[in-house]
Amino acid sequence: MKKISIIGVPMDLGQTRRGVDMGPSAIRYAGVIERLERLHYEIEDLGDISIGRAERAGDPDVHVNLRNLKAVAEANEKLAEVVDEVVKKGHFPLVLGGDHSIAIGTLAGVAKHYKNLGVIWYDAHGDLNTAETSPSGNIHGMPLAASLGLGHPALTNIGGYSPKVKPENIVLIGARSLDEGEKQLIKEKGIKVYTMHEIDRLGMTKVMEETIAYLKERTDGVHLSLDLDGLDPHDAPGVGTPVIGGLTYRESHLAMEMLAEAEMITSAEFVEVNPILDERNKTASVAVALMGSLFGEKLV
Ligand code: 6HN
Ligand code: MN
Ligand code: MN
Ligand code: MN
Repeated sequence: MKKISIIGVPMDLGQTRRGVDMGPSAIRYAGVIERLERLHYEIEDLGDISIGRAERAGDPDVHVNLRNLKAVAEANEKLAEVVDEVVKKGHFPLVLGGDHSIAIGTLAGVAKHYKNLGVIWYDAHGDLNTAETSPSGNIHGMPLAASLGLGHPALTNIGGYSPKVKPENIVLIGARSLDEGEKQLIKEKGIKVYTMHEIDRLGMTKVMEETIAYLKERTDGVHLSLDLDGLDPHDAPGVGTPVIGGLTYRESHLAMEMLAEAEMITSAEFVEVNPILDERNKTASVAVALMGSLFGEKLV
């Protein structure tokens, strides 16, 4: 059985709400290590990546509509190196966020080890913006675009190469808040998307069957990038950009179980847990429960 290496990334500079930097500790507190050890995995906790500081007016390196670019890029370079080492030694990288900007570094560390890395983007959002299309300037809305090679070079060239992933190897699940530029990009690149509309119509079972079949035939590894705001705010209230009408805990739990059965996930990250906005660490606990299912927890 593969060993799991846990990497915390207390990043909150990819957006503007404080508190998401405490995500990794909330997830550890919710018992991630014990939960996975119960499944007989050997766990190595590598601790947290260090994060720089927010930019200030007058700093030399500020960029239009790319808040905290320098610190976000630096942390992602570090994360990419750590994840690369983890994959090299044959461990499963499990990254705990932190805001979603950290997916840039995770993917940079993982993608070079595969010819055709698949990515499941479980999220209310597309995270397909660039500085040109972003309504907010927040880099957590840009990591999937950056991994496709779109956006500022400081983000697209993390790890020294670009792109990390091909559009046809991506599946978005749970989308229900896409900006105009993101919608255009999805059409232009032919990215596969299961919005809430398709999930309502088909049901999660069918959505996951199709996703698994689609990625099985074209990829040699699959990264799961799970943004807790993919879930409905009722089940995951502790997130910075909640969107009503999301996936339930049960649907998400089923999705993780089906991925476990398919034995296809080779790396994962759970992001956007914000304990300050949470209710008694509920969102971190949901994250840990989903990790349990992803790693093969059974009811009987
Ligand atoms: N996330 N599309 C919005 C933006 O500002 O670009 C929201 C992004 C949310 C990002 O939840 O990881
Ligand atoms: Mn520049
Ligand atoms: Mn999101
Ligand atoms: Mn996201």
